[in-house]
Amino acid sequence: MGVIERYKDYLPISDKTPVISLEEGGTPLIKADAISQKIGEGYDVWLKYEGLNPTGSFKDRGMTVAVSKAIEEGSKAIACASTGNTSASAAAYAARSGIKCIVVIPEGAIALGKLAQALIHGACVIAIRGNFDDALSIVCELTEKYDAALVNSINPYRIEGQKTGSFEVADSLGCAPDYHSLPVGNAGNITAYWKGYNEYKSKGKINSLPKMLGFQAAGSAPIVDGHVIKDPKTLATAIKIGNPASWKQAEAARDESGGLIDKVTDDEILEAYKFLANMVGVFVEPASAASVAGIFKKAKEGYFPKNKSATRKNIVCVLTGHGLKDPDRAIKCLKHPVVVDANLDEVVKEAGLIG
Ligand code: AN7
Repeated sequence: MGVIERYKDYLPISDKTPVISLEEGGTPLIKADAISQKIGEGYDVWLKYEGLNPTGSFKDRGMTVAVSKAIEEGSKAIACASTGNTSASAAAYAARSGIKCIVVIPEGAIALGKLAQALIHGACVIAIRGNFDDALSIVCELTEKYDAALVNSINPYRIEGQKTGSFEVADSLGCAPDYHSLPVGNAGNITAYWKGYNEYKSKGKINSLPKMLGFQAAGSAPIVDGHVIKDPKTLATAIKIGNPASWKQAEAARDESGGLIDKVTDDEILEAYKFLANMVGVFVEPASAASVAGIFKKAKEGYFPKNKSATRKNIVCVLTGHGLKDPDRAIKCLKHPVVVDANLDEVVKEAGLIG
């Protein structure tokens, strides 16, 4: 069952809406004791592994709603700017529904797996000599002047779909978490999760709200630095965004929840990226590791007070995209396989086994 079917009562869906779904959502919430131990006494860390969505990222939750509504409203084409995952998702849902998909991306700045997805699903992929922010302003103008629906997260239907992530977290835990950590790029997801938690609370499904903890990459942290970044830099290409579309909404989520938006360096991102793969067994793309890098940083600063009460506190980190999206990064930051002659002795010696 996809998110529209599961959470119809919370979504702007009518009997007339043609539901375009790839059975997105329903992703696991994985307990990560190796991370909890580094946070401090009385905390449990949970990982919402969004890499297990149909196209390998959280974008599918919003795209199922945005594409279904675009078709309901008579659009024959959709368009987006993207750092990669939005385009992969848009291309797949467009293929599913038989409409045209136009994707505008920054040249040379998209992880290989994401580019492959947009191409294989048959999108019209156009790379510009510019960054994501340039791509987004082009697509906004294009969708104003031509007959194509904008499916970036400025489209409110994207936010509607993505808020189902918070419903699933609350349904799994049986309550809202105490803290909710996630990477921030264009700031649609932090907006969506905060909206979702608030709606669940007003419907009486949960009786508290989490503190929202958003993390930007240090070289592209406009919200933290307080100004637009003209030439954003980070190896976490998914969140290489200098002028987030939902800037104001992200600040509102931060302030209303009593949370924070901070930045993590590329080194901190890579450390969390390797920790997740090595110590937890979960492979994510670098941008996703920012949520874990962020809570590691805050724990070191003493942000999480010791919790000696009988009730443990829950921290949820959203792991927004799968590690296979960006295989180059994994290989680049590790040793290549050792090559030996084709015999057992050599392999045993290299594997460090003792007979
Ligand atoms: C893995 O695909 O903006 O703060 O064009 O791919 O809601 O933008 C991707 C963003 C986090 C940031 N993690 O989410 C795009 C795009 C991953 C991402 C984010 C993105 P938002």
